[in-house]
Amino acid sequence: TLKKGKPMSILIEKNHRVVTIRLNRPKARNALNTQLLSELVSVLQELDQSPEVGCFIITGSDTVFSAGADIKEMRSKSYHQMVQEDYFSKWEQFTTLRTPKIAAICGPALGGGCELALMCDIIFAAENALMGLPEITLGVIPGIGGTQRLTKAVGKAKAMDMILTGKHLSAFEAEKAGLVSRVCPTEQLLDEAITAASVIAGYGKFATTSAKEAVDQAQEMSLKDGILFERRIFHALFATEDQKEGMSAFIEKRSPQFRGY
Ligand code: CO8
Repeated sequence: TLKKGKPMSILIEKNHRVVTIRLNRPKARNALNTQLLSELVSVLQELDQSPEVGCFIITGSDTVFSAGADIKEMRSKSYHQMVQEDYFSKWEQFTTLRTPKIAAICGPALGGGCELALMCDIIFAAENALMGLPEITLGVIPGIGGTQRLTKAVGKAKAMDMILTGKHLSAFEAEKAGLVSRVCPTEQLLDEAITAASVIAGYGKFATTSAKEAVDQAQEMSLKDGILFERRIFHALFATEDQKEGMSAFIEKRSPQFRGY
């Protein structure tokens, strides 16, 4: 169902229940323009619905994840145009996808590229990764959630430092700051991401999407409301066949066969 034969700024590969999306504008260092955004969102929204897809990986090339929003596309826009187009508001649709998403970063993930990673559920970084929000150097500020998501991810001290100075973090600094969960040798990064994505995709989709929803609520709710939300979802999972299967398989000492409902 994916549009074939059209030049795409993304490449899509399906590996059992894992879909890898590779940003593919090498000459522009995978800068995020309107076309890429719209292709990415429409492909992901379609696949998000599929019970056959259990996890997404968003990646770039071995040398660059993404140089951020397309500066050449933005340079001449007026304030009026930005507001009228509600420029880049479509990124909101990326955040409403329910299937878990892993960002696998080699090389720079800057500006909107870093913000794209921050909109994923898990971030793996190669040893050559660089993460930063250099928008201040262009006379603007992060505009796809960076001021909010980076602050929630690493705290005010590091976020202010990165956003006001435009300084990048290395992979190890990003791991230490809690921005990425794993750092791997560059040539192993994609395999590591595929292995983790396959593990996630092997569980029941109802359970993984519920777990993701509950963790996401930790950013939005008070502790008391979040814990009630979690408990109600936990209760609700007892309506699924996967709960019966998972618990029976444990007791019967066999591997579970999850169905996603
Ligand atoms: N946009 C457009 N073109 C780009 C971008 C970009 N972000 N980054 C690189 N390019 C282009 C270059 O202009 C160059 O084009 P050309 O061949 O025509 O001269 C080509 O890609 C190669 O670039 P480099 O020679 O610089 O490549 P290097 O491999 O030496 O360096 C870097 C790669 C480190 C990624 C470097 O290109 C770089 O620093 N890029 C800019 C990073 C940056 O400042 N990003 C922030 C962009 S602004 C942003 O993301 C705002 C998000 C919020 C918008 C929301 C609006 C509501």
